[in-house]
Amino acid sequence: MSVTRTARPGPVESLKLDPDSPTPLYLQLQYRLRQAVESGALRVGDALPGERYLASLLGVSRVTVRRAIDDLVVDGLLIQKQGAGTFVATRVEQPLSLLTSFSEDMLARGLKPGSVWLERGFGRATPEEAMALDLPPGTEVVRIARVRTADDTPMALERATVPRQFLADPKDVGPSLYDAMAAHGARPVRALQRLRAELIDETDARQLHVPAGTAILSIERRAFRADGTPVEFTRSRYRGDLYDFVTELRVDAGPANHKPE
Ligand code: 16G
Repeated sequence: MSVTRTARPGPVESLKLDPDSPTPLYLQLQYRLRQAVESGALRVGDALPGERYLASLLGVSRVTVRRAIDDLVVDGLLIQKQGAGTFVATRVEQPLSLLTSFSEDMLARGLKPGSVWLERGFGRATPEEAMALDLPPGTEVVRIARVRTADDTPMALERATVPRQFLADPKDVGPSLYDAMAAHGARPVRALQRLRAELIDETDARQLHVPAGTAILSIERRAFRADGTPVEFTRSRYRGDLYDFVTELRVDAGPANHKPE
């Protein structure tokens, strides 16, 4: 793609979109901007170039740029300030509120993500999977199970179920499930998570290299596409001794907190 550069090369200038990919350009741009923020290439408070510049830089329409940015503003990753432009929002300091993949989380910490495959195949949705994914019971689904590693240390066990329409072949999944789903235009943009403490059983303990009965953090994620369709149901078991989930809490700045005494 030939572009005229009007500013010094930076993280935005190195964004690359693939016009031949089945993933719509605005979703690709969202994904690339997210990656730039999560990897630290774009930092909290950084200003994004204007819509016109981005559009000509990437060879896409301004509508595409606007759509990508608007969604990221809604997600809280970017913030728009009247008359000043678009900036990376401080929300990136809340990892639990960002929908990221394991690979992205580890890379952001400077660790090498990896997987040990336990299962990769097709199955028929169980009643629980069918409920979580809003499918008729028995629908064909893709199931993958992996031990997730960081710098070769087991961190978590993940068992994911994805409706087959969003991931035709489990063999399409390489190092990252979300990258494979993105290639099918089905990377989730919103998720609901349920977290609880559990004591790990013997089989899972062996996979995670911890004694049976160790306390772990069990997380269920139901993830959705922008149109609200559920695309992923994943059960993860994270080693409590190695993994911290951090949330930032703020006081509600609404009127209820400013009532005169
Ligand atoms: C995270 C998600 C998991 C998702 C995976 C994709 C949690 C609790 N779970 O581990 O639902 O399937 O990322 O990661 O955060 P990948 O793209 O690296 O395979």
